[in-house]
Amino acid sequence: MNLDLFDLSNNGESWTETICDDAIVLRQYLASRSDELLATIKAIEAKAPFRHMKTAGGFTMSAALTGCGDYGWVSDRRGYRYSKTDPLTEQPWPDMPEILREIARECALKAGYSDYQPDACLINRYVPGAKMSLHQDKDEQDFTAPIVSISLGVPATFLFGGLQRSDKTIKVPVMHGDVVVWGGTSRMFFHGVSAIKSAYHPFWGESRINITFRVAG
Ligand code: MD3
Ligand code: FE
Repeated sequence: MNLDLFDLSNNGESWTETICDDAIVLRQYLASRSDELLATIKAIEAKAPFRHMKTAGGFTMSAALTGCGDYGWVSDRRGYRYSKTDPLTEQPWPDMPEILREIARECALKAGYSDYQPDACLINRYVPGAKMSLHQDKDEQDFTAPIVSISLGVPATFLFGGLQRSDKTIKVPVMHGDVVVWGGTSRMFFHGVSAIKSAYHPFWGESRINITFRVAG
């Protein structure tokens, strides 16, 4: 691992860190691409607005969600599942833009997964105080495919555990432009996001955006 965490003279380059077996962070990989990513998210949001889903237990999730691709993740009193239709608009989810497909493919390849073709892209938006409780991503059809996760905007702390909810968790700080690829054994690990601290990012204001790619269908 290249420990230049505190070295700001890296000329805008990315470096790779290992979290555990089968999970890597591509640090700062997308740090300079806010313009195109913000425009991409705005275009998706115009067709499929961010909304706060209800959990099966009736709680409202603090992170707002939208998505694109063949499938979107849906949560309501009936439970959690992937759906080809956005329940808010009753339309198919917006197409997955080429720029997102390409980024997902490139990042998966860096982690050793060739020909990654996700069919679901979920976009979470957090404001200060919003969080995501410890959970597993298990509604997808293909667990052999990795999950690629892009962080934009204000920083966050990932909580990353093991296969049991009770397993010890480690904290992984993620900043604007970081990309994490979770595959193999780590694919089913419990994970979450600590409450976002108040901060300001010149491009994204007080919000944090997380984009995850999955093979869901
Ligand atoms: C570890 N999102 O949408 S991404 C989710 O930052 C979700 O919005 C969080 O968890 C967020 O389901 C965390 C990081 C992540 C995603 C998938 C994983 C970590 C993971 C799958 C297995 C292990
Ligand atoms: Fe998750």
